[in-house]
Amino acid sequence: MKHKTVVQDGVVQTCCRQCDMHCGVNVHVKGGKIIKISGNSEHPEYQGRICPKATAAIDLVYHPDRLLQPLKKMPNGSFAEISYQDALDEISDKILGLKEKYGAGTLATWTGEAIGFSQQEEYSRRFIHAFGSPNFFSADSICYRARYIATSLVQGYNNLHSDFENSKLTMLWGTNPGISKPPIMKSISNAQKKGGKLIVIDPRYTYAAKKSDLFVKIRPGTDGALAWGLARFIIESGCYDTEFVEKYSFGFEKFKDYADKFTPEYVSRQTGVDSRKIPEIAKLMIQSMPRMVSYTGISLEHQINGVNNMRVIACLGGLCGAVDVEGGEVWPKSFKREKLDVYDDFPLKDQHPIGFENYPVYFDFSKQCHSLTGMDYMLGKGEYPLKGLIISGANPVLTNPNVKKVTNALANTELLVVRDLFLTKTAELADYVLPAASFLERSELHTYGHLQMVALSKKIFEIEGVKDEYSFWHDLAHRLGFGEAYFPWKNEEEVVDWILKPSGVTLETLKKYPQGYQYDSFEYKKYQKQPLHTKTGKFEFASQYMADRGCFEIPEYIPPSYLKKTDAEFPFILITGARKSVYQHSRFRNIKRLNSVIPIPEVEINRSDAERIDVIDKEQVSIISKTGSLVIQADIVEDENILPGFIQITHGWDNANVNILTDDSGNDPISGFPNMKIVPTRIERIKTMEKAN
Ligand SMILES: Nc1nc2c(c(=O)[nH]1)N[C@H]1C(S)=C(S)[C@@H](COP(=O)(O)OP(=O)(O)OC[C@H]3O[C@@H](n4cnc5c(=O)[nH]c(N)nc54)[C@H](O)[C@@H]3O)O[C@H]1N2
Ligand SMILES: Nc1nc2c(c(=O)[nH]1)N[C@H]1C(S)=C(S)[C@@H](COP(=O)(O)OP(=O)(O)OC[C@H]3O[C@@H](n4cnc5c(=O)[nH]c(N)nc54)[C@H](O)[C@@H]3O)O[C@H]1N2
Ligand code: SF4
Ligand SMILES: [Mo]
Repeated sequence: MKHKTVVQDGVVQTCCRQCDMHCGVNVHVKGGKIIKISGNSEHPEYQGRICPKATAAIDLVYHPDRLLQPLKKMPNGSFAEISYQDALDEISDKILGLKEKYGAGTLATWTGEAIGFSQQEEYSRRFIHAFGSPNFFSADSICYRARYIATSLVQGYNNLHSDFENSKLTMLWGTNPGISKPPIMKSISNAQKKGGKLIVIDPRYTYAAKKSDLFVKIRPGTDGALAWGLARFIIESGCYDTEFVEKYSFGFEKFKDYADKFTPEYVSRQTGVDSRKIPEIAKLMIQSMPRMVSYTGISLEHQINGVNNMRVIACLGGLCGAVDVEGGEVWPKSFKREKLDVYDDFPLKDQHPIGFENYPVYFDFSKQCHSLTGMDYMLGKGEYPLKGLIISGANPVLTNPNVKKVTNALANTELLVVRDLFLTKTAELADYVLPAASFLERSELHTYGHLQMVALSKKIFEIEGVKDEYSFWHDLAHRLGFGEAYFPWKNEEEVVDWILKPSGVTLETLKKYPQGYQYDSFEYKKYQKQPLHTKTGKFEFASQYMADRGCFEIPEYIPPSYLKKTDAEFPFILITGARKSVYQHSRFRNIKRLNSVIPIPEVEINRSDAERIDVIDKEQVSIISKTGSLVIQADIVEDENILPGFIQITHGWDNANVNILTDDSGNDPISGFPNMKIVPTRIERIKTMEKAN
């Protein structure tokens, strides 16, 4: 491999981007090679700790299977090497041909979680809009945006941060940060050391649950009922923050009326939680006011009533006065930077962005297209054909619901370009595969909203022929004729310099503070001085935005369908995607030191259930849903670890891809998010099936 290290031997302080926590790391370079990655104790995010994925970045960047040369699909389906210049020439010719035949909207770009949410994804977004297409997709169609919509509808502030460290009570709803977001778990445990309490609400006894002061074992999809029950108790007790509610909120009376039916007995019937626990939790909330944090995870997003369930949870913050206060839900001041996004420069809405019609709220709050609807467009079932797609940092064949459909859709394009470090299942479908640079091969800004801090990561090395994100979009835009206007910067350092201009923070400052620079001071209760960014300018217990759209303004609770009727064909409810510490979605299965920790995909089954259906530990079973079936090893767990009747499979395995079982229809009507947490399935023993044959 032709590596060229661009830093001196020694220790380089930079940021890890193996996940979105951006912890500070020290990269140890010796003899021009990275020999170790350790934690940077001067960095406020995780204060010198790191997780196994950070250490393993060395194995990732020097991996023998890394793509080093662009590949082109030949007529017989095999890949042949091609030079970068030739690949880009051919790709741009094809793009211009597609544009002429079908219009600019026929091309889309898609960024995944590996490069998501900031500068790297903004290049892709800028590119596609400057090209004249509204069709930008990202992991947002299945991650984070539903939460953003929920909190925006209630508070008007979309990017709120929970001040775990200073809270007296943290409530975790459907999230397991000890595994998924270790710095958050550390902050929670710091708060516990100061007397703070932790409540974990989950159908599974997770790492966070073990650390909790109160574990609430809840039936999936019923969190809304619990939140309503808590709201009812707090309102009835008269202990809510009356000043906040009276002065700064809207729709409280309607909210209060709706809460009325959520008696402890009704909530208990829905959630499976002992009715005595409801006053117990509510009293803890009252005692902790306003230092209370109610934090939701991905599970509440992957459900068909997800936004509404998260809205009522967000309303609890208003009742407790935990809005923009220390120890509560804080609205950090944003970093005033130049935006790469050029969406508003063009009349792109007239071109009917994909998903704009069926999920208008999602579009309104993201200015992004809905990737699951994108599959229909690729299959020729849209308003116009989607024939070209450039994917970077994503592996939708493993991460998006209804794999068969995703595979058919991607295969049906006329031009599929995939940028990745490895030849993934998604890359295998591509016409061109371009080797991508890892996070240690680029320099970018990392914003830590909750700390009001920004840091600049350092490029450590480069590999001949492997391009970073900026270079790729720059080179392609120049070939297509809009490079001068939209990608004029020679390299990423020039881009960063431009982005920083309005902020008053310079490149020099960021180089001087590799552990991060605080860009503003904290200020709380900003709502006392300025209206909130909601329709009414107030904290909305009832949403004027939803009412204006002809929707019910209260965050309605809809019981999950499995509670209404048991399905004899699919009696087990499958939860998917519980995170494992050594993997990030579809990544790192090819890294030995991580894979040896969890080498085999498994389905978690409760012991009593397993005994009832005669399944033994480590035997192969077949899991069947209405969408597909897969064979996987059974992991029989003790009864207390998962509710009976529920099973769990983590996503990201290509030898047991759980998204074969998930579906892309019946999505949350507000966010468009798919149901990946409440999937009706049945379990069949392979031996039984063999006998039947
Ligand atoms: N069933 C089920 N499915 C799920 C979930 C679930 O809970 N259940 N969770 C969903 C969620 S929340 C998310 S965010 C999505 C994520 O899904 P994706 O966005 O598809 O993310 P990854 O699977 O991590 O794919 C990232 C790809 O980027 C590559 N890569 C790594 N670093 C770089 C880089 O620096 N540059 C480039 N160009 N490529 C790079 C990796 O090799 C990998 O192939 O998965 C979702 N899928
Ligand atoms: N190691 C690692 N870390 C990651 C990732 C990764 O793939 N690997 N992915 C990253 C990404 S992009 C994301 S979005 C985050 C997600 O991180 P989290 O939001 O913390 O998600 P999980 O770790 O899957 O924890 C979700 C929990 O919700 C529970 N649950 C399922 N359904 C319900 C329900 O209806 N109600 C309640 N109350 N609980 C329910 C599950 O049992 C599970 O324990 O993790 C990030 N961090
Ligand atoms: S949690 Fe782990 S993978 Fe994520 S940024 Fe921190 S050290 Fe890196
Ligand atoms: Mo995610």
